Amino acid sequence: MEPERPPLPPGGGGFLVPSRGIVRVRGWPGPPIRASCLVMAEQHLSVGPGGPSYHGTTLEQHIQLSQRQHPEATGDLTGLFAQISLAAKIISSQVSKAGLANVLGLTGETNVQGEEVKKLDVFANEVLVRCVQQGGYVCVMGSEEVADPIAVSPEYPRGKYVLQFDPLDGSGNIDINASIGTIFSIHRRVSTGPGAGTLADCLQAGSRIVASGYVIYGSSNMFVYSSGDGVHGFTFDPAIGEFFLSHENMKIPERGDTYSVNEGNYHKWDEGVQQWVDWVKKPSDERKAYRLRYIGAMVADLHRTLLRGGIFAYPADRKNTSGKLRLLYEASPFAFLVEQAGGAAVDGSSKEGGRILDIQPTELHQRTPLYIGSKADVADAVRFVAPE
Ligand code: FDP
Repeated sequence: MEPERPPLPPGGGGFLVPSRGIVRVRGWPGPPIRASCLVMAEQHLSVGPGGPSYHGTTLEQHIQLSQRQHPEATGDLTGLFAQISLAAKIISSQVSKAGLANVLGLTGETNVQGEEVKKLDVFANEVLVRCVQQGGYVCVMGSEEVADPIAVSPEYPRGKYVLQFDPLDGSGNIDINASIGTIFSIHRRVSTGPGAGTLADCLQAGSRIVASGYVIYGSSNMFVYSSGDGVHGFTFDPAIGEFFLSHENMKIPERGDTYSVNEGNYHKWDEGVQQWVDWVKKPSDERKAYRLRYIGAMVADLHRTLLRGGIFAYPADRKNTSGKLRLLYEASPFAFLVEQAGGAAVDGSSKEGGRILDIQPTELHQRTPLYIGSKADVADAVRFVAPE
């Protein structure tokens, strides 16, 4: 038989009184709570007479709050984020058990980029398309995995936003259990009429991005986004199934101490790029040698760069004459985030840098060279790599 619970004190009340590893909650009718549980819980959980209740800001609450600052906002962006975060949770659950769920390995097909398609790439793409189109907030989508714009199926309403994404970036890392991620950007529709969006909706410069973000599936999973009002990071609590604000207003240091580039391509680079890398890793009287960090998954390399500073680069080379990374699905979304965090992102095409967000795309799967990170580190790279 359940022991009889003590009556609640008048007016509720309930606060924590820790003693010898046990936390007694005044007014809490249940059994004592272990203090160790509370260390974690304190972040977003408090226990009151009515039982546990959650505090701390969730991703959706954060977006709602920022939308309230804009009286003209309709709530559609909040709705779209809810669909993206739902897709991220589904993808992350599959990624975390990938070795068990028979989703590792290749499908046997090649994608529009001529790369071998992984089963998880296909899964992640499907999940995003399905979750997002059901929400009714977009008129068209663009995916790194799909050759043409993805029209929203006629059975769903067409919204005013355009979503472009790389469903699973760094997929070379899937089978070895290293960090991977999802990258996305959101633009407003430019085409008119009630029908599905068009290619013109997708081919918009990064300077017109309304919001962008990424989800990193790593030792913990995080959702990082900006809607033009700083960059905010949310950590996933799997026990609750929510992303909670953990990194508010992320700022990239003015200068870092690491460079991140696939140096195996050295023999294919122009002299300027080679000279930059030679310089950056060589100590002198004025400066220390930079440390090399390269995971080979852009989301993971840029997550570290955002937090710690430094530079990530994927230059053009003799094989990839326009670089390897996709403007719409990788470079622009990250350029928006990094600029919002106080950093810089350029293609190195001129002494001014060649701002990524100013590039007007002409093709859906256009590639671009990329130098991105701390402002001072990007400026140093430009001195070497930009043509005379
Ligand atoms: P992946 O091909 O594994 O999906 O553009 C995709 C990307 O990874 C980036 O995430 C990563 O930064 C880069 O390519 C790695 O390319 P290299 O293997 O050529 O270094």
